[in-house]
This record gives sequence, structure tokens and C-alpha cells, in this order.
Amino acid sequence: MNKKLLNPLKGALALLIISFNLFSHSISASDRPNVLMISVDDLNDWVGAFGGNPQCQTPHMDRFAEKSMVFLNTSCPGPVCGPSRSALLSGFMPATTGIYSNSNNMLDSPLVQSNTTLPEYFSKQDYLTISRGKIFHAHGSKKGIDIGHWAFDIFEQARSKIVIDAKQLNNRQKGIVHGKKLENPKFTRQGGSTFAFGPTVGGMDGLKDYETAKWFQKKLEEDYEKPFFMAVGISQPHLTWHVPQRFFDLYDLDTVQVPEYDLNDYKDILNTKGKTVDKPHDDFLWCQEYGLMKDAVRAYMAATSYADECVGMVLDSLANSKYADNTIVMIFGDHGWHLGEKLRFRKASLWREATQTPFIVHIPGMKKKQECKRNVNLIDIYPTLIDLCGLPTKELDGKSLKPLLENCDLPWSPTVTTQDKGNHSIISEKWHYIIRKKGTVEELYDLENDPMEFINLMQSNPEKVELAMKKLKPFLPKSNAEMVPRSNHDKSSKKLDATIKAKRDLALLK
Ligand SMILES: [Ca+2]
Repeated sequence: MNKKLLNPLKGALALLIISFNLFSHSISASDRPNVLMISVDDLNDWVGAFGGNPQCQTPHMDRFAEKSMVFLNTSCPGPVCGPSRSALLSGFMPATTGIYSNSNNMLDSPLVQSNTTLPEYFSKQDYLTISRGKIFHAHGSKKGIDIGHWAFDIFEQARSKIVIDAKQLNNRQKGIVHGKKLENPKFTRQGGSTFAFGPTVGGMDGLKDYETAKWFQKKLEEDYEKPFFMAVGISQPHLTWHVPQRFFDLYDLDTVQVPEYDLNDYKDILNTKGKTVDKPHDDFLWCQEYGLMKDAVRAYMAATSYADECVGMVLDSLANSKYADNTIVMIFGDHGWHLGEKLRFRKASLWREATQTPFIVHIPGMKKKQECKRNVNLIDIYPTLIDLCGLPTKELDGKSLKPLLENCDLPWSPTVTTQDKGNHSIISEKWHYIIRKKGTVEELYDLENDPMEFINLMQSNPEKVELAMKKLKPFLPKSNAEMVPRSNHDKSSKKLDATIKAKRDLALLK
């Protein structure tokens, strides 16, 4: 995490304010702007505009940022795909719904059952909603899979056909390093998605995100009788990182820099009995054992550059379409990603690397880049889009970011990320407080002086703790919903569950 680029951009631009005023009164149905939201799975702050890794190349998103507001401090509602996306799309936080885990289907929450999700709301407000790729988190059932297909007027399932270059494959669970199956491999235990990476054979044809980008290129050439709400789901850089060789070739392995980590990082993260509670992650230990840290970092950057190119295809198509000047665009990750920081890979932590994610917003009329340092949250997307499109307000957990889009220096509150019941991160521009393990572990980091979160102040600096907690504690969730029952997580079925849509329509009519 490079903090050098996080300097405030002072002053709001008068021209922009004039153009925003277009949206400050109620908007007649025929003038409503289109919406294009692009979700990029497991994207961390290595996107150029966020400065997390100066080596990572994302020219398309960076170019887009030049005429957008870049939210430098955006938290996810939950630090894994399912809870984060469920919150963003339902408008309710994990602590409100009890959707804490990837095996919780949001449709099992009574609150979600009786409220429209973001795309359903836009559909009811006479938008044409169109989607392909991963927007909702997938869940399996006997009737087929639920991938949120029921939430859109037009939906196409995205599938992938890839051929992996076996000679260059690395796969922890299978014990394969540089294409060779090891005799007594270490760290082959399962644990989340397969930790594997290496180039594919061939070009872009058949790759999921590339095909999704091409699909949206065609959709942006079509004529529509009403405004559209398009949701583009890009699946990289989610594991596994298999993208064409040319994206790996963007990065010279010898000069790849690995993020800073401290092998004693956990020594000051103790529970109430004074014991260490964290262990280095298997992926991290495997990379250390076989000298693969640089390879893994390069693979994540390759996958990110590939995702960026696919995002760029959609953005270029929009720019060349008749919708260019009347479309709100939002690009966001669903949570962050560790690559060695705090001795781990992946998401699923409450540390900053996992809770913070890129978020870029373009409103028609924006011509220059603005950087907003306020602590916003993906939960704010739903109310913000309602506000910007002039639609009837709805009671939701987030708050509209329209005031910040008009003046990025406005005072704003800290925000929350929740991982499992009762475990929270509360972050301000200065402080980061974490409470987990039934309240037995607390951490406080001074982000201004310690952005990598090496020094837990909780035991060592009572003065700073008192100061920070006065500001942060009021934002702890007031109630912590019980987790909804776990659903079938088997996503092997290719068939979509056709019964959900009818059930959903019925429930929402009530
Ligand atoms: Ca994700």
C-alpha cells in the first residue's frame, strides 16, 4: 500500500457543480440517466489511480479516473464476495441481514425477501436492466444454481473456456510448482478457492471476461426505449489467475516487488489472555517455501491488467456510443486482497488490505479527476444511484454520496466492515479499529503514521486509544443479526434455477 498518492485534491470545480445541478432537482422519467456499473472481483488498490502498487498496470481504469471522482478510502460491507455483494445489492449491511458468509444466500434473509434488490428496484422504476457475469454471489440448490439471474430483465450466464499452460502452472493444493508435480509437496490442504496461477495457451477468445466485455459492446450499440441499468461482472483477478501470456509479459519477474511484511507482525495482536490468535496463511507459507512470492504477485498483476483491458473495452464502447453523455458509471471491487501483507494472501480479514477496495464514479459532465478521501462504503452505491437518477427514496443502510460528488471535502463519518457476527472494522481517515473473536481481540492502527498496520496500539498506547475510540465507537453496529441458515454451496450445476423469479415477483408484490 503506497500512501504517497493519497494527497487531498483541494477545492471543488465550479463547472462540475453546475453540471451536477442537473441532478439536484427531480428528474423527469424521459431525462433519467443510464447506469453502467462494473464490478471487478477481488480487485484491490493496485489499480493505478489508488497507488497501492506502482508496478501494476491498469491504463484503462486510470484513464477513466481522469474524468471521474476517485474514492480513495472505500470500505466493503464484508471482506468476502457473498456478504459484500449481498449488502451492496440488497442495500442492507451484514449485521442487519445476517448474511455473513459465502454460504449464506441473501434470499434467506426475511428483509431481502420483502425488499427489491438494486437492479429489481431500477426495473420497477422503468429501467431496462441488463447483466452478464458475476454480480451476485452464486449459490447451489437441487433446482439449479442461483447467480442472481432473477434480478435482471436481460441476463446471460458467463462461462469460461481456458487452456492452461501446464509447463508454467503453479497450484498449491495439487502440489505443482513451475509445472512439476512435487513428490512430497507441503501445504496441499484445501482452504477456499484453489490457489493456482500461470498463463493460458492462446488468446482472448473464450475467456469469460473478454466474452462479457464483447457482449456489452454489442448491448451498447443497441437502441433502447427506456433508460438502461447495465451491470457488468468481471471475474478476474479472482483466483485462479489464468490469463494470456502477454499479461504476464507486462511484468519482469526479476524486478517484481513483493509487498512489505513483518514475520513478527502478530506479536502485538493478542487476546484477553495475552495469546497470539493469528497464523500465517497456507498460501503465504507455500510461496515462502518454494520461492513463489514474486510469481504470485506477478500473476495477480497479470490478472488485474487483463481485467483492466476487459473493463476498457466496455468503457471505450460507451464513449463511442450515443449514451456517452448521459450515463453514470461506477467501477468497484467487492473487497480488497492481501498479497503477503500481514503474512497472508486473499481476502477474509478485517485488516485494511482486505476491507478497502477501489471505487471510481463518473457523473455526466465530469471532466477532471477529483480524489475524495472520505470513508465511503459499497453499501452507499444503492442509495447514491437512487439519488442521482431522481428516483423515489428507499430506506436502506447506506447513505447517498451525492453531496460528496458535489463537494468531496465535506465532513463525513467513519464506516464499517463486518466479518461474521460481532466482528467489525471501523475506519476513519486517521484510525482503524478492529474487534473480533467475540470481543476478545481488539486492534487499533494509526493509518496516518502506519498505513501497513504493523503496530497495534491497543495495549501500548492508551492515550491514542482513548482519543480514537471516542470518534470510532459510536459507529459500531447497534445490533448484530443472527446468521441466516447456511445454504447449499455446491455450484457445480450449470442449470439456472428457474423457480426463483416467480417466487420473487410474488414476494415483492405483497
Ligand atoms: Ca470477490
